[in-house]
Amino acid sequence: MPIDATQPYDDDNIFAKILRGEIPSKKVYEDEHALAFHDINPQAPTHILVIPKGRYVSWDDFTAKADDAEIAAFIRAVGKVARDAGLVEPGYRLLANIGPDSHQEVAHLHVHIFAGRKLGPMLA
Ligand code: DGP
Repeated sequence: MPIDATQPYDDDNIFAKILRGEIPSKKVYEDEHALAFHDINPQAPTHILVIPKGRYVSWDDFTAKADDAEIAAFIRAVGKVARDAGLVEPGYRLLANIGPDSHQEVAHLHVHIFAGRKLGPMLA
């Protein structure tokens, strides 16, 4: 079910449980500010999720509350994950669903990395 991205952070969301190690994930990368792991329901041959470690529901929440160092570190982590996965050529797509109209289902900010096939003009 799509979530209300203006709701307070819920520590029971599935990515909070992954961050706490309460449920497993196929980890790709981790540093002080970010964790990356394979999506459980891949929509492309490569489908990785990158999440900040902080308690943020949405991009709005993140950019309003995180400090600049944390925001920069997260964006760098997304770039590093894509680079280390060898995706820079022939390319990849970043996507973040924010709020119910975008069909955000997990109430912890996440960036999707899609790659490994021609993706078409847009994901609807
Ligand atoms: P979104 O619609 O942007 O909120 O996408 C949520 C994504 O999270 C969706 O592609 C499936 C993925 N997902 C949901 N539950 C789990 C899980 O328990 N483990 C992993 N690895 N991915 C999950």
